[in-house]
Amino acid sequence: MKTDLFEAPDYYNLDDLLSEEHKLVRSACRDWVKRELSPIIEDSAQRAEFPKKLLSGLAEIGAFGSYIPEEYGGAGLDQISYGLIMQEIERGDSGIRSTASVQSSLVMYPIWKYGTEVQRKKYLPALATGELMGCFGLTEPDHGSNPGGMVTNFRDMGDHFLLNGAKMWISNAPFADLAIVWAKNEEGRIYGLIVERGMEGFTTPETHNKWSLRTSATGELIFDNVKVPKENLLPEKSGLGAPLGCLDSARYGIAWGALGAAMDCYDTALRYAKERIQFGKPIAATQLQQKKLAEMITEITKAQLLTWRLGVLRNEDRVTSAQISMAKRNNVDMALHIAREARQVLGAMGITGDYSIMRHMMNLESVVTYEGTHDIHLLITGADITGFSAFK
Ligand code: TGC
Ligand code: FAD
Repeated sequence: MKTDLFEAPDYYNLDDLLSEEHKLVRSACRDWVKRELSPIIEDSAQRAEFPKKLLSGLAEIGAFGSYIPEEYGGAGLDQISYGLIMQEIERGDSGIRSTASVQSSLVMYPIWKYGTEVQRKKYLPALATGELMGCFGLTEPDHGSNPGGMVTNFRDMGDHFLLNGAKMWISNAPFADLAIVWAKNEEGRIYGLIVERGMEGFTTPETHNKWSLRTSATGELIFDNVKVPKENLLPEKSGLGAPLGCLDSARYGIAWGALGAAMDCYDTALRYAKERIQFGKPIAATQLQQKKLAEMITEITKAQLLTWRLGVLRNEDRVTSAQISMAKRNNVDMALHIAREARQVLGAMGITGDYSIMRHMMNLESVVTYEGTHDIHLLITGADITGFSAFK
């Protein structure tokens, strides 16, 4: 079994900006990733299987609802702790971070923020322990970047709602116990509904043949005249802003997560370059490999500062959606670029599963697309600074 030798880069002593609690949370996650995730993840990725045995450990390190108040079973931690948890998990694998961020930001968050007290008490404690797992259905076959055009709909039938439509590319769908589904009512207003596995007419076929995010289970959500109890509507927020509010939280976590993947690629490439001898000297002693490594640590350091500042703003409830977009876009692009460069530093060894880099690279091809594509986040920044929306 391989030993995980990861050593986190901290070129600008950014640990000085973290509290003792932040460091403790991070250290617990890092230890867990080294001990439980790293030894099995390559095998799960090769077999394209979600490793369900990690669920209880993820719950123990606070990966499910770290910022949800303790009265609902969450860990009651701040946003920087949440970010550090996402960073450490994605340092291990983006697919596992996906499972955790969907559960926290896309399932627990909307129940906490838009649900009733009865819904909070019924679902949140079991979601925090992983006893219940959830998924988030926004994207449809014909509405990806433009979710406002969704056609999934529900009708008021008096004593229940009748839900029809389909969602696609849904993380956790094949095994989730419940789905937060975004659908339009008769007036075309978007609401979230809690749809539970077992409801008649609700199916979740798995999506196969992915070369990316192979440790994360992806599927469809199909609703064929599903009777949803009225008490399963999330009443406190409606309109496209409701799902987009959840995405703010998830995109924030992804900005941290991508940083973790980048740190792992850099650390692996640095270690390999120092050990690999060609032409009688370590390749780390050549200018070209130093250029790659120096540029990697520069970009990681810039992204660390950006992400930390974003966390402070989020803790103070001062962050804007556009600021989150900038960090998600920058950090995922940075991580993907570093993964490609790091892969080259390892030469042929870089394409094997003996190292994590190629897996990170393939995973990041999904991360750059989901939760708003690279292009969409650029257009969000463009609209924010100019005042003109270029989407439509
Ligand atoms: P637009 O007219 O701009 O806005 C409609 C309403 O929404 C409000 N709003 C937001 N509210 C909260 N947070 C945000 N980030 C918000 N952005 C916009 C806005 O104020 C407005 O409210 P109101 O009250 O005036 O109606 O909407 P638009 O139709 O022009 O679209 C804007 C756009 C393109 C930015 C948005 O549709 C978008 O972000 N598209 C990308 C779609 C996306 O990110 N999908 C992600 C699906 S989930 C996923 O990928 C999970 S992966 C999980 C994993 O495994 O980790
Ligand atoms: P499209 O919207 O068709 O975009 C195609 C291309 O056109 C992109 O390059 C895009 O940037 C570009 N484009 C689109 N509009 C414009 C424009 N106005 N101007 C310029 N360029 C534009 N969704 C969920 O709801 N829940 C999930 O759990 C979830 N998990 C996912 C897991 C994986 C592995 C993947 C790959 C996706 C997941 N998604 C999920 C879906 C994801 O959010 C969408 O794929 C994403 O929003 C993009 O939609 P699309 O694939 O339909 O691309």
